[in-house]
Parts: sequence; structure tokens; C-alpha cells
Amino acid sequence: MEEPGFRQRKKAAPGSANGHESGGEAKPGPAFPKVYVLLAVVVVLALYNFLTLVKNPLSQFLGAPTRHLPGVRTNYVPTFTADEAKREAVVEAFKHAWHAYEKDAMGDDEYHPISHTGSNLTEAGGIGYTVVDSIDTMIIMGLEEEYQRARTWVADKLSFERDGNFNTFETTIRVLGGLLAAYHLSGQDPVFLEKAHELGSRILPVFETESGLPLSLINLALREGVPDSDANGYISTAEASTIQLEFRYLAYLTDEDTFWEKAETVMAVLKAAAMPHGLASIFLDPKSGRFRASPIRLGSRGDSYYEYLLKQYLQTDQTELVYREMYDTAMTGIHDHLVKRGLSSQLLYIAELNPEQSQGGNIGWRLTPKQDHLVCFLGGSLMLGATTSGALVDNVSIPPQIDELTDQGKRDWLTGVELIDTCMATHDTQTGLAPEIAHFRMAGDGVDDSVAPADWYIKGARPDAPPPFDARYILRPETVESIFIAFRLTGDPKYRDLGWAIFQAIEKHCRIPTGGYASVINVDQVPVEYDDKMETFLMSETLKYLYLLFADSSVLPLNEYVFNTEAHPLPVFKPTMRTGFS
Ligand code: DMJ
Repeated sequence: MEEPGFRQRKKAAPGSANGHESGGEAKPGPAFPKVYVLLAVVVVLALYNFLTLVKNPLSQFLGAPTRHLPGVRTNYVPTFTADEAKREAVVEAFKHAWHAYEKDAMGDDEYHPISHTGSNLTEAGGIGYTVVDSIDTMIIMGLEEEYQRARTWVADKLSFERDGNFNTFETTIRVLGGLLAAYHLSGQDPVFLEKAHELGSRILPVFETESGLPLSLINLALREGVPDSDANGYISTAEASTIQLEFRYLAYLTDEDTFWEKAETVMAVLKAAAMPHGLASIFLDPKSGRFRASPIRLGSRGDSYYEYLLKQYLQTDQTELVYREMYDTAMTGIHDHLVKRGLSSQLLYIAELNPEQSQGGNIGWRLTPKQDHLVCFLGGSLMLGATTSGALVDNVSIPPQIDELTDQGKRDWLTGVELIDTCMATHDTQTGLAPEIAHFRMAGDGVDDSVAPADWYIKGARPDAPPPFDARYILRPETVESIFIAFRLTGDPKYRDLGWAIFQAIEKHCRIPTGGYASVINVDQVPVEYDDKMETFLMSETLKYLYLLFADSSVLPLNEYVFNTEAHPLPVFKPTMRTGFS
């Protein structure tokens, strides 16, 4: 019986039958006429088909896949060779971005391509935000000259002796992650590990809190953790739980267990603080180690908590089961409470829950049909989780076969495929770029039908009013990140087509002729208006994932690398120290 919602695969001839055929053709002796060979093949095939029908597991045993998962086309052979022309177009885009930055603002943390200026995160000077975030992309793209200049800057100019408050999470994912990936990909150039070790050591004081949860900010020169007064001293869940891949790999490389222990303690605190269904509010109190009453969402301040549950499990070669359990629980919670469908289009999206205090003082949860662009990382992540945490076999086929996945794996795969479709649907704008935030229609939402489309819309966007913040595209990578993973796991060329469409929209609307790329203020306005900023994740993530989408699939295989949340690839390893908690 075919499972509902799954397509029947075209029958492939079993490998053994093919073997017999070629064997028969090689030596067709007169004592064994061709007609008998043909007859035997027909009988074997008929028997095989019959057995497949009556006893599906036999097909698994024979190694003949029976059914494809939805989202996977059946009439093509996956090709994993590079699309050289498109790959080189992405390299050209990277050079256009990097050379402009290098000319106007080399060494500064951030770049403003319209005014041709750079700026730093604090008045104390820069910490290599853009340079370090970009180095591994240069190595991956084979940009030797650019890489050598960036490496020289790191060796000679990069300093963490900065008396200013830097965001713990951002510094970790961009700078520490960038240094660690550069160390690995450069063939272990010691300059990168020395800098990574120095930076990691300077960040360590943030963990000196009552709970072990980190403080949001670090004064790198004073080596002092600083609470974020803007957030009442609370830390975002994503910020606390998205430093682990980096500190764990640093511990592995340096043999200094402290780095590991601090990162792992955070995860133990989060597990103990558990909210129902594995879901997590977006703020934590570093004093008590408890969640604050705050929204539950897969967008800003929540996203990479879920991403790193899976990636910690993958980083140590699927040996730390605690992360798999936490991940599986969370994915079920997401399906039970956050996965929703748009009113008319039935587009699948991930909603948010906002806490509301009733008169009796109880907390209730109100559903908001809002999806940040950031949530689009989840499509690819779910597909990756389905083929690892949700797999029944060690090496899942490309594309996966139904019998290779657990029920949860099948569910997550389907949701991942659909979520990528939804994220692509949010690119249906005047520019072909997706907005920062999309709202989905709900029954009785009171939205004026003459203003908002029937499926999704940008809240507050009106022809006669200034564009809302939600209407921006700031060069974010999440959709192409998911598309890259989906391509690697399916080989379906449709994903290359989708990625190319996004790349072309970026080229058309974000590229500044004099150099660099800028964010656009309204994805539904042509010609666009720019915001004078080129986010560092354009070069570290968006262009890297696009490059990898069009590269030969042997480049950074997903079973050998985990990408940190800033797209810095870190190798999978087996830990040499005791790890894990329960
Ligand atoms: C990046 O810095 C990281 O991917 C982070 O986890 C979320 N946001 C940006 C890119 O959008």
C-alpha cells in the first residue's frame, strides 16, 4: 500500500537482473539461446515485482529502493558536478563585494558601500568582523591573492585588545567561528588557531554567572562579562545556545577542557529549564537559569537554538544522544504547536506564540501568523535532521528512500521541503527578494482583502506610506542555505534553479555598480532604495552557500562538516574527552 501523500517511484530494474543481462550478452553461447535468457529475465523480474508487492522489506534487503519521498522528482539522475558558469558568477560577485570593502574600509568591522566607508562596532576599534568572516569563503573559492592579503591582515593587524563591549554570540559565530574554519581549511595555519585561542580565552569570563549561562556582552580588553541593559540583563536563548560548536571545536584543538565544559554547562542549564514540548522562549535569566515569559519563535533570538541542537549531535559524529533527544522533542513540539498553513494558499509556515497574562495571573499563548526570514534556515535543517537523526540506516540514499527514514524523519523531511517552497513563495515580490518578515493570512484576521494578498503579506506596507521595517532585504542567507542543503540531499536540479533566481535578484537589485552590495529598504519597490550597509554575512554565508550550491558536491560534504550558524564549516570529529550530560 502506498502511504498517503507519497508518490510511487518508477520501477527500477534490480541490480542483479542488470548483471545477468550484461553477463548474458557477453557470452551468448549457442547451447543457451537468447530467447531463454530473455525468458529467464522476464521470470526473475515478474517474481521480483510480486515479492516486492507482497513483502516490501524484501526490496530493502535486495537494495532496490521502492519509493521516493515527495519533493523529489523521479525522472532524472542526480548530477553533482559543478555548474561552472554559475559557480564562477558567484565568485565574481564575491570579488565585487570584497574588493570594494578592501579598497574603502579594509580592517573595519562593517562596510557601507554607498558612502564608501567603514565603521567599527565600538569606539575601541575593530575586531576583524568582516575580514575574518570572509576568509574561509576565499579559501573555498580558491581566491589565493585575496586570501593572502586577508591572512596578512589577521597576522599583523587583528587585535582583541579592545576596551569595548562586544556581543558574545556575534563575536563567537563570526570571529571565533571564522578563525577556526580558516585554521582547518588553510591546512592548519597556526596564526588562525593562536588568534582563536586568544579570543576564546578573552570571552570565557561571560560564563561566570550564577547559572553558567553567558552574559550577552564581553569587554575583550578587560576580560569582563557585561549584562545587556537593553534587555534587562537577560540573554537571548539563541545567543546562549549558539556558541557551542565553536567552543567545543576550540577545546578539541587545544586540549583545554574548560572551553568544552563552559559550552556544555549552558546546554545542561537549558535542558533543566525545559519548557513543555521542547520549545524555548526567547529570553533567559543568567541569574536563575530559567526562561523568562517571552515569545516562542524560530525567528530572531530563537532560531539557532534549534539549529545547534542538531548540529551538536552531528559535530561529534552522532555520539552525543542527549542532543538528538532534545532535537527530536523540539521538532515534535514545533510540529504540534507552530506548524501552520496559510488561509487560501495552504502554504506551510512556522508561527510564533506570544505569552499573555490572564486576569488570574496565568500565562496563555497567543498564536501570531508571522514568519521571519530567519526561519527559512529550518527547511534545510529539517531535511538534514531527517537524514541523520531521523534515519534508520547509516547512509541514507540521495535522494532518501521512504524505508530509510523513521516516521519522524519522514515528517521532518516533508515539512522541510514544504517550508523551502514557502520561503521561495515569499520571494514573489517586485524585486524577487524576500522581506525580513512575512505575515500569513488567518481566518478572521481582520486584514483588508483589498490591501493584503490572500496568502501572505508584508505588515504595514501601503503604497502611500513609508515602507515598514519588515519590507527590507538585508542580504540574508537563510533561504539559499536551505536550498544548498536540499540540493545536496536530493540532487534535484530545481534547487539550483531556485538558488540562481535569488542570486540574479541580488545581482539586479543589491549590487552597487561602484563596488559592494547594499540592503534594500523595500522588496516591493522598483527601482529600489538602498540602506547603506553590506552585512558581513553576505560574504560569509549568502555567497558561500550559493557557491557551494553550484560547486561539485565533493566540496565540503555534509557528512564530514557542520556549518556553524554563520556558515563557517567545522569538521566532524570524535571527542577525545568525556562529554555529555543527561
Ligand atoms: C547570521 O549572523 C547567522 O546566520 C545568525 O544565526 C542569524 N542571522 C544572520 C544571518 O541572517
